[in-house]
Amino acid sequence: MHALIVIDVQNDFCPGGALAVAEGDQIVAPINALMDDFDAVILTQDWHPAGHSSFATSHDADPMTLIQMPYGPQVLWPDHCVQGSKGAEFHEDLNTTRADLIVRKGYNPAIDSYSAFFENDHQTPTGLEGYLRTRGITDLTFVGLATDFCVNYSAVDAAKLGFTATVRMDLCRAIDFDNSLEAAKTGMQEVGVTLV
Ligand code: VGL
Ligand code: ZN
Repeated sequence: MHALIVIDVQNDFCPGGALAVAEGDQIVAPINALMDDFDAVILTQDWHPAGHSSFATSHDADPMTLIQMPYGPQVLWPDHCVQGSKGAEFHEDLNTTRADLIVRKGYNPAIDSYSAFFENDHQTPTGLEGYLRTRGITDLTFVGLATDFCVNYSAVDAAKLGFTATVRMDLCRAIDFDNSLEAAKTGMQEVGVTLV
């Protein structure tokens, strides 16, 4: 069983959004076209409470700076994907009808969650692993936003958990901040993620 995992194709990560990823909207139509090739389609949705600890505004700091959190270094982001906001909604053209499951993440006020599997403490599960295993899903293809953060963390965790993980790089777009894209590619390859 092979699932397509569509990471965070939300308004705030698309042009005009609060944490816009260049060309983030250009992957929507080809992702929709890919859905029929898979046994299951799963969407993730970044879903932060207002005042989330990953927001620069919560620390009186500048966006795109680093702080130390109890679980390690954390990039401070502009406020984005606030629960119930327009920015947190999926891009209006994304085919959400085909999704079997929508995984929300980042709802814990004290911990960010880039990965679809674990919060950034690398311990607190989202429940996705159990869902996949109980459905007999072994192979995962990742697409979406952003290549160097949520796609990267999700694919790395998938490979570490023993899933066969592939990232369609042509159907992802990156924030690419501070060499994060190159670091992500290396990190994914090191744990056995296939980049195509
Ligand atoms: C993401 C930064 C903060 C992502 C989410 O979806 O890659 N990046 N929250
Ligand atoms: Zn976020």
